[in-house]
Amino acid sequence: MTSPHKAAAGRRPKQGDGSQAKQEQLDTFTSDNAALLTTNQGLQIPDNHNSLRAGVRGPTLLEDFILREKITHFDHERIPERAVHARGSAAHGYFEVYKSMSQFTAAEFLQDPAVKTPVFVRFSTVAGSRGSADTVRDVRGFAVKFYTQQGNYDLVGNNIPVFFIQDAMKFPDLVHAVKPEPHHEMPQAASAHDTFWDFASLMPETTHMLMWAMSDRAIPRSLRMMEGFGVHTFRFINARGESHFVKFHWKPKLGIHGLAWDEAQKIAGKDADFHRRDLWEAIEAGDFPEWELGVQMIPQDKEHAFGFDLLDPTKLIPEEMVPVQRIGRMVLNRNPDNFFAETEQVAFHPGHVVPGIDFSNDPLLQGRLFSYTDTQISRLGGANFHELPINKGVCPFHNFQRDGMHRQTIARGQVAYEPNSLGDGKEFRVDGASAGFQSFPEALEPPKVRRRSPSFDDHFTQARLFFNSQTAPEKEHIIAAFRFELSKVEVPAVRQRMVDNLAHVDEKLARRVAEVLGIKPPDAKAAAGRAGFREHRFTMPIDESPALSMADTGGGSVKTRKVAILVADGIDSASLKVIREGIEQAGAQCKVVGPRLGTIASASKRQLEVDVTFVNTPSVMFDAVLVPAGAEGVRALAQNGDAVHFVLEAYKHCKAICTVGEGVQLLASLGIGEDPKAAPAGVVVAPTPVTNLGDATAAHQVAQDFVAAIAKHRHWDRANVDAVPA
Ligand code: HDE
Repeated sequence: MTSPHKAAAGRRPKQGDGSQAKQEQLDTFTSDNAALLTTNQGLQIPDNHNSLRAGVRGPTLLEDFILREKITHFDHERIPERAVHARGSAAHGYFEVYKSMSQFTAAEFLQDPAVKTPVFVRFSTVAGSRGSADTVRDVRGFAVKFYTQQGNYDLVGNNIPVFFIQDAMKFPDLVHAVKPEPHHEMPQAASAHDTFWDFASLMPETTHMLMWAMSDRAIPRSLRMMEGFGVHTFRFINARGESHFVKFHWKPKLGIHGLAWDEAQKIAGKDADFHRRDLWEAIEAGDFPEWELGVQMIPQDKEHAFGFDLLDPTKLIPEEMVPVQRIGRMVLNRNPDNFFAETEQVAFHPGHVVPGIDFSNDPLLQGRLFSYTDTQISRLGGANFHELPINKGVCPFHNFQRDGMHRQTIARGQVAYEPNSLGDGKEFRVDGASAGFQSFPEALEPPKVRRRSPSFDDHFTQARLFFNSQTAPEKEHIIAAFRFELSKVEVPAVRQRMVDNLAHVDEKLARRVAEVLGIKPPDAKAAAGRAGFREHRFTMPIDESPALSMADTGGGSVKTRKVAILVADGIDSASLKVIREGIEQAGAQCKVVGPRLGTIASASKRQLEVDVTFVNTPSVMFDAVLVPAGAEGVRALAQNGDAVHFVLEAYKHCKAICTVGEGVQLLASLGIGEDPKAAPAGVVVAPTPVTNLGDATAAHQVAQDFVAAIAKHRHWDRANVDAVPA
């Protein structure tokens, strides 16, 4: 039998450009299952089924050190899950810069396009536990560890460019509010409950982030189809010591796409590992996900040119004001060998930087610089977590930090201090002021205060900019999300306070949300009178930023999109062939979905292999549906409730649907008929009679139309969707 490790090794790309450095290092730690079982001391185990006992029917003996070792190890298999971002999925890959960034930063991994820097990337949800579902409404973590020759650089970001709060002092409160309520530990992985909205409504600085969290950004279609952001303003420092402020962006090659909310909730039950599986399978299939690294750079002397404060993490810089320059690309091309050793034990830290990258004074970032080492010490059991294989740098590291729990390095010699004259110590010198990491020598202003800058006071202008920048369907999704979440809030005063705040974003938005909540119409004045509310307004030079919308971001690609082909005995398999070939050539992946596993017999008595069933892989697992022709087959489908539900649900979730010939009958209950011109958005009705599809040109055209409909991702403006039962 092939060992899992050998299978993994078979998938490994071979490159001689540095991208292998981490993999080669990890390989020295990996182990394959061997034929003979031994104890941890290497003693061969005589019998792995029976404990040592006093007579075959007698009690187990304390002497059984083999049993005790096995059970003891098992008892200690778990480590504490991350306090936030507990649920995650990760992959290995590499990063390469397009051209030298030396004008702006001295960071070595951003200089030479020939260098591929190994990376390990972990995506996560924030609120849920390790075993929670992937498709919950939540922010997604997007943490990248670059194993550079100057040390590890961690860009520990999210898929939303702003944050809920402005100061690290509020982070434990925010997290306590969103986590399951402490008295009964409900609800799991959801913000739709009283404590979250109580906190949010009392903290108007959350408003901008709330708009993002209620948008489809918070229910991504795939981890491969979301943006990433460094969120805070950082600094690039070049070799001359000059500083530019910088915001980091990750732009996905496949565009930015979300699920329908009803779909996301159903997926949580049907396949809780939906995103994890999607990432794993894409990489196994060689469809390596890819992002471009983008930067917005602001010269040091333009710090105050924006009206809002660059240090305020609830603000973004619209791309229309400072364009995002794409400076490199990241490819994820290898799944981890072991979830615990890699995905679970990886330890990120925004303070892991390299020369040429520095921090700003963002008070949220400053707090994070403390938190991450601290949390690893309790999560990973001590101060030596940097020695774990996944966390080890690929460049040498030396210092006189010593000992502690689980220490692995065997430091030789007499000396563990600096300066010293007894050791050889050549590599242990600190080399003056010019080498190594240099902090930007920023001048600071007294006095020492525990207070926020008034430039942090505007909490609504960018929330409004975000809302104004959405397409009509995106706005509707935001309204629906607020309605859903607040309808779960049991205390009416919390609902009221929230919609009163929303009135400062957009009066109509607030009114539409309030309408279904059994409360009074929103009252902007009441919000303004409450503690924590700031009236200060800055003006943005733009009213809309199209870059904030997710619409039309796929570039027409259907790569890796999943298409269901519905079948039953008697369908016309010939009517499928050209269309299937067309969509597969364009990069989509088809699965034949039938009433049972095995084969079905087509109208012409050909046996067609069924991949999955209507029940085990329902429509929410697909991006599009193809219903073939064939009177008898379509009749069988129409009589199967699961098959009918499959198509109607796909329609409700605004997915591309293609029907051939009689296949259109599955949409009859929606009043959709055989006239292709009368078909709703994203529904391709192939002409009848079916024999038309014997005409290759007509069939190709159908395939092309279907591909175009799938490439649009979803047809959110489709009519009649609410009328379809969920
Ligand atoms: Fe984190 N965050 N965070 N965070 N964060 C953690 O570190 C924290 C914040 C982010 O895949 C923890 O190792 C504080 C912003 C990601 O392993 C912890 C504050 C952003 C991950 C922690 C923030 C993030 C974490 C929990 C406010 C986006 C997962 C386990 C001052 C820019 C990394 C751990 C992974 C994880 C603290 C705010 C991103 C407790 C105190 C803003 C992607 O240290």
